[in-house]
Amino acid sequence: METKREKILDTYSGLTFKNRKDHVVELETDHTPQEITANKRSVPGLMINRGCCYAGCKGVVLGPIQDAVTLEHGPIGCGYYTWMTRRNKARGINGKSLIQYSFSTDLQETDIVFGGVKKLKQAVKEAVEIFHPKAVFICATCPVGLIGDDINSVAKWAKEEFGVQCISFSCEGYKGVSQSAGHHIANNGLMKDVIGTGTNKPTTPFSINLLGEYNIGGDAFETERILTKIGYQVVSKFTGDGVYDEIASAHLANLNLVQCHRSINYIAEMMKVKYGIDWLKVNFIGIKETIRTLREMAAYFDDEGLKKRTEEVITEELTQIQGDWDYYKKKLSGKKAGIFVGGSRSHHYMDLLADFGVETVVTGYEFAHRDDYEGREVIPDIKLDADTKNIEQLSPEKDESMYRRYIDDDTYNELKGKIELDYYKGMMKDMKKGSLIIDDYNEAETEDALSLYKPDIFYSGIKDNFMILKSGTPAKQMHSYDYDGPYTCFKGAINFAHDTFDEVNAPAWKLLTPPWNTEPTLEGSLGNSAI
Ligand code: CFM
Ligand code: HCA
Repeated sequence: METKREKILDTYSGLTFKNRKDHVVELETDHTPQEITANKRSVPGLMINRGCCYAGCKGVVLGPIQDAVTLEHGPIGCGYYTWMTRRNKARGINGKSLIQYSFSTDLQETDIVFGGVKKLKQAVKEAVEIFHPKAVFICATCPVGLIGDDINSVAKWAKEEFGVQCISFSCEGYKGVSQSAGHHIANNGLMKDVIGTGTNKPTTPFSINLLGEYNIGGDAFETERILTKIGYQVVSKFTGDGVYDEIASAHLANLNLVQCHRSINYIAEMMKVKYGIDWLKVNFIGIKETIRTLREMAAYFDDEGLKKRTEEVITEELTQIQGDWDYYKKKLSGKKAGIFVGGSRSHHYMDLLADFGVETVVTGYEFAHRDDYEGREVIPDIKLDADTKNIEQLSPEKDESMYRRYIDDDTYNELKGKIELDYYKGMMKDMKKGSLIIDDYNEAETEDALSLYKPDIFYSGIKDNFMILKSGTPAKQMHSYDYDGPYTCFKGAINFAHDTFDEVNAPAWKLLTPPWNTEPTLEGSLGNSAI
């Protein structure tokens, strides 16, 4: 009998089939990874959900830093697209946050012909004079790379002229195959020119950096509330609610917490080599995952007082939500979900859904790499292609003056097998036999997955959201959370369950009939026979 995976792939002919077949995996065994092809060029013509390198660098990693001007050098559309659509929030410093502004050089056709450097210099000057930022990040868009504007020398000039930190990022949209390349470029820039330059020394040994947390819908606020309540000092956040000087001082913390593995693992790895700081793969999305994370952090710091406080806070928070947790578990248990987002989030939300008895039957990432699916142990087997080699690979060395280890080698080795230290297991190990995983999913595959798996709810992106809603399937947009959040830790999990419950039970769904209930999904003929 044809498997569901084969049914999805059957739509394709020749070369497209050959390309897509290795991006679609149906798990043959519970909790056992299978090889998947990822981080490759998309097939032209397929309606995919990915964004570009510039979006990953400017929009995702650098954009949320609230006291820096992130200046888009390019046409206004690229500036507009990355302007607050992501709902990354910031507290503001003395009532001021620059993230509500969109800074752009607004390149026109004449600039493309005659060059845009003059305009860029003027834009930097205006931004510095009007906003007095801590730094200016110049981010290149596609045309800038094509016409060859020298953004590096403009950054150098601005530093000398205004005495302000100015860093250029060659993150032209076409570099790499997706946002992922932009994450890497932004990580490199922060590592080279920012981290290690600050002097905010933490006042407690329980000092951490929160890496890969972008504060969508206020997620970081809730996580920070819990961490502070336990007694941790959050030295810096990368980069939701991010502050330049704090990021510059990140090397002074004792542990890096990695929430979104995909977008920030480069910094975590490089800081380990250069400064000796270990990283822990955490997940504050999901009640059980938050508890696991807090206990693993306490195990790392190995302090009796901290362990006791961790358990107290867990009990306190659980007591407050237990009634709601039981209620929503009863209401949602047994439901099936589909989740497709860009990177790490698909895995994180699978864990949160499991807290409420909801199984994720079909999922995938837009642009994650094999390690996000299969676990970091596959990294040595990943062959780097030309698209990846095009992105600078930094090889930092041990900084003799700043390198320090918080725990000794014996403790490290003992902890290594027990907690997710310097390691990420990937999503597949949390999935059951028969689950479908699609890499760089497209509209046709999403439609097929909907009709084959009939999820009760689908967590989607912006572009595919409406197509899913029109199919009569409740859908929630998981990039910006629509208008909701925070979804982190204990209270956030209840917010999420509440919103999911509302979505699934909205009366609107009863008024819609999915097309595949009344008409065949495929019609046509092959040779002389109808299909
Ligand atoms: Fe990390 Fe993100 Fe994600 Fe991501 Fe993104 Fe995002 Fe995302 Mo949209 S950093 S990989 S590049 S968790 S913007 S906050 S929601 S695709 S799953
Ligand atoms: C981005 C940002 C995005 C877009 C979401 C989408 C976000 O990658 O440029 O298009 O579905 O979270 O806002 O991922």
